[in-house]
Amino acid sequence: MELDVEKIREDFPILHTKNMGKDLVYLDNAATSQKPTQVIDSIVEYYKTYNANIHRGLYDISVKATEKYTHSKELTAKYINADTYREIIYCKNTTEAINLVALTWAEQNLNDGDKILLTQMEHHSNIVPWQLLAKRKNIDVEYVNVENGELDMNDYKEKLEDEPKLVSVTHVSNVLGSINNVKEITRLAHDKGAVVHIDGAQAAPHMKVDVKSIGCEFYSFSSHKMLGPAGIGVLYGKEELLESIEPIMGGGDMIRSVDFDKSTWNELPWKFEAGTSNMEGSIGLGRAIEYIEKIGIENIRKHEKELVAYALEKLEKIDGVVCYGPQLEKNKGDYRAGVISFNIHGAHPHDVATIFNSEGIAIRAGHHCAMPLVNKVLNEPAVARMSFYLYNKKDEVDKAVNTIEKVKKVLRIKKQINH
Ligand code: 7TS
Repeated sequence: MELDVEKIREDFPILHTKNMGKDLVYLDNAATSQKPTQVIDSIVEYYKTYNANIHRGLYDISVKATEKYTHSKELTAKYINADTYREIIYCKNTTEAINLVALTWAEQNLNDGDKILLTQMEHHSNIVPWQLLAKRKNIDVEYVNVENGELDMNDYKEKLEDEPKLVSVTHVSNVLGSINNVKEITRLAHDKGAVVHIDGAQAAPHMKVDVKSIGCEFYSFSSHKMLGPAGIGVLYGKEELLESIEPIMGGGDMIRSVDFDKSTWNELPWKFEAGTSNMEGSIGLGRAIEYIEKIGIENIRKHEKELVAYALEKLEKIDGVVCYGPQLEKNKGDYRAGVISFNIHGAHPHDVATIFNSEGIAIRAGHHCAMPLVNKVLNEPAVARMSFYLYNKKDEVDKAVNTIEKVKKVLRIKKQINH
């Protein structure tokens, strides 16, 4: 179904504000998404009418807050087709979710000399926790090569021959937009006995995620990139694995009993959620999922696919513009999400982003927390990036494309002045 983008935009107050005196064109959705009124109101309603701590109260508003928290987990479980909300752990964000896997399952199951396999297209949050673990445990971290904006699956198969204990791969690259075949990646890893974690930060907001069909043991993502509030993220873990792991953080809520010399743990998922939870975050995330499901994640994906094909077609025709990631002809398939990193020959991406800002357009420039990919694989100090979501429209792409001409003009003028 075609999205009614104008109607959707009515739900997002920020899209009706100005940036530098011009209509805001928000093309930095890979960094964080905007929030619809429905999500904002759900949080305000919580604070105004049933603010209370969860799992504690015998009074109505605490019972209601607890029910809403649990309902949010049920919605999240259903959203990614997990078996039960017992498999859904709420944490701060994707970063914390990945660190939680490193500090619990990996810490308790990996030993000196073991290997972890990552890829060259990972965000820092799927590199650094493993490097920290590698320091503590003398573990080798290897990286699958990236070729022409995609994972080199032959290299992956070769590196699997070293029998890593863990494979941790991004579902969608936040720089290249490449969509990895995580089902095949997981199948191949399992054939070699590895446990699989998928970083879904850039996938869960934009496409159907089915953790059962993928088959991975762990999957992580952030609420703030999928119309929900910041400060809440999700770690999905297979129930039997989560049951087998000791918690890393102790405190209230995660215990069944505490005595002076020992304690026992609460059932899943509470065992991993010590202390007072992010109640308003969970309510906002639950509302965001309902919002996405009403529109239909497949419809959102189709809309973004059209936008990215439209943008790439225009960008690739502009002299001096290079776009990174899977090639345009491949975009007809399911290879690329709504992310386009690009550079304009002779222009620093920070200058590009500044000139875009002067036109009201928000894009990101830099290493995008993927320094190894940007610096070593793309061989660039930085790249500019536009990234789309359900509320973006073709005339915003046109504005961005036209601004590239302005960048070229402004920088040429600058050069003339300098000489
Ligand atoms: N993994 C991927 C693939 C990401 O793109 C990001 C954030 C993260 C993990 C971390 O998410 P967080 O919610 O824990 O911060 N990516 C970006 C980005 O591309 N621009 O800003 C944040």
